[in-house]
Amino acid sequence: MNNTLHDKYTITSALPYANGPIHIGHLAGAYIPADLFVRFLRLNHKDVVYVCGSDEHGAAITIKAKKEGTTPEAIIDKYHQGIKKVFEEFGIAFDIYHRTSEKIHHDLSQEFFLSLYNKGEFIENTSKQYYDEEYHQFLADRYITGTCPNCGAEGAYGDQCEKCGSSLSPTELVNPRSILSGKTPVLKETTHWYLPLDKYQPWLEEWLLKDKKEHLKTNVFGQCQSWLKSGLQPRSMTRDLDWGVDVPLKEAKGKKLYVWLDAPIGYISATKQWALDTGKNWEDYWKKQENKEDESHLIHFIGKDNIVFHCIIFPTILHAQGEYILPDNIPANEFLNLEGDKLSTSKNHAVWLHEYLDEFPNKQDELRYVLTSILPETSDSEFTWKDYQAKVNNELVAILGNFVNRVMVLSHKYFDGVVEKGSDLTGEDRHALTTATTLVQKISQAILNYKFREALAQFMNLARLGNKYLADEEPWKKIKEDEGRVKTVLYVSAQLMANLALTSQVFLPKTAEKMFDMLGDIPRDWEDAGKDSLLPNGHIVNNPILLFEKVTDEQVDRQLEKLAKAKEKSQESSLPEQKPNISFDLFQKMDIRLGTILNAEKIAKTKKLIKLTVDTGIDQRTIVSGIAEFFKPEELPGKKVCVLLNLEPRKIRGVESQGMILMAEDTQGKLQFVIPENPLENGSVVR
Ligand code: B3M
Ligand code: ZN
Repeated sequence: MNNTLHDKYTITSALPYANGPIHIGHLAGAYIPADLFVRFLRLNHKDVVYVCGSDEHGAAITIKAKKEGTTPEAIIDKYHQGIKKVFEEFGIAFDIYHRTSEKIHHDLSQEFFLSLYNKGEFIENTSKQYYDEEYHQFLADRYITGTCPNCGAEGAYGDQCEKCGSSLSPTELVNPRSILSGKTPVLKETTHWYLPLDKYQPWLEEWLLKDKKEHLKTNVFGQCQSWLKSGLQPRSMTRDLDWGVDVPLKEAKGKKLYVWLDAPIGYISATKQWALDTGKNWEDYWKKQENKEDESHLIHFIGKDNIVFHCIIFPTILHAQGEYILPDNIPANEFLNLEGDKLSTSKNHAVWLHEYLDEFPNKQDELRYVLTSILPETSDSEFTWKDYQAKVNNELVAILGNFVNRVMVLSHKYFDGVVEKGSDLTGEDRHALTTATTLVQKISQAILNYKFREALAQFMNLARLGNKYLADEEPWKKIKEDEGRVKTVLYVSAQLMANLALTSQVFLPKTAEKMFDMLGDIPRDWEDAGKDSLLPNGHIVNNPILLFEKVTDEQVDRQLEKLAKAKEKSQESSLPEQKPNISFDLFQKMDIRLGTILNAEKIAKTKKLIKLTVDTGIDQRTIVSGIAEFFKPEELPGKKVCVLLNLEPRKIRGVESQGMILMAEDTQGKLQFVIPENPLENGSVVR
């Protein structure tokens, strides 16, 4: 990858669902990288619009509303403002933070749908879909749960099993249930409008796998390749839902646009609103231009779970529509983990940004710094509080803060803040200044190639350079005998600090302002970065301001305790509630016996399933069990087990299972056999 600067940019960050607050994983995925990139472009005086907003449609919102016993409107209003505020606090430099519930967005989405419809781009298709008869509604994929056909896990959704990660369609689920009524849904006919992604497959292969090959990050390219390899299917662009953008067709009354059609159009409607507010022309940022050079460069910053939508589906929509530019790049990040575990909203295993702001007031840049240093750019990465503490204390305080402080304090102590050359520059001085120029070039290159971790490391090297220069020159030792030399050393140091101030505008906006406050009125444009005379000879600097404070062990412990408490709580609360009573009669109908596993083999192409042969005392039979994650087949023969004999036989992956092995399961899904302490002979009754 070797990118160069263009004149015009349209930058987007994924629209977060307005169904909850946001955490460090969000920042590290789609917002910090985009923000750094945008700040860099603006410092280079590029014509850039950076848009984002809340995604207020789709099942994410309606399910949350149901959970909280309120309306979708109440949910989006509750979270939109909070999310917007947190982004502001962290300095994420959107030109507009919009929302998809606005009329301008509904109008544009409908217009977009109609323009595709009128071009004959959709296939109208009637099919049978699950319907909840009690709630009188069709069920979106996320509204149906059941047993995963691949791994046997309970609680798989209509679109995905979160246990084994396989993507599903609702009719594949075993024992499907509606999450609304808890009842088994029925299949009912419904009509929808499909985008024929298969028709665009050859075009996508050309565009993504050939034209874009050199530019996409490898993690992004890999995902695109595997989606295309498995072959694209037509995808429905409408849904039977009561929340979202109305499908603008008479025959589609009560139907809504698919949230993944309207959400990316949210980027465009946000731009449109911004253009209205500022007297710009939104089409300049989204539409093809007569002159290719005049076109904007569209860049989507997202997390890896959004790759298919931004690399395949939305580009196809834009291409089919015809008037729009296509994304220039989609620099998706992988995931950020926290203290050894996946970030999880439901388990409250997260660092929530609004809580961070309460507990670490005015420490936004510290978190920006640490997150930038661990961005999951090429693979998943991890945030720990110990690492946060180490990076703040050993890097921000001990390197950057220390250098700046020494320059400012010494300049005031010795020369009342006057920065001037007291003698000719030595080889060492010139070397320090040219090294700074090289480092600035490295920062630019890294940013242009979406290597923000690298850019930050080079920025910190600039501070290291300053520290080393001061340590080598030892002005505090020379002040007695050679004041002129000390003047020059502090002059050179102040030039290095000015370069730090200028470049820190990309990474640490609040810190940059503090440095400019200390240095006074000096150049801030990127074209000046790396210069050796940002401060004129004789310039007077202001008083020192403290940049960073150490993070204490107590602060770290408090955060770790908080996470531990959340974990405890989530384990308690994830113990299932007691089920409704059953009759003794019903209980007596169960025939549970002791048995011995004779043979065990893994079922091919499944993650969890093992085919067991069990001696039940009365026969030998086949039982399929979802235990492969916890037991190897070779350790099973000879094991005593409790078996439910008279469970209705059922076919799992083509194998008839005649009964069920009883297992105990903890809140983490870990399994253990249930067997008596001193097993009796096979066939003994358990009751
Ligand atoms: N709201 C999904 C997500 O948060 C979604 C992104 C939309 S971007 C157009 O993962
Ligand atoms: Zn599964």
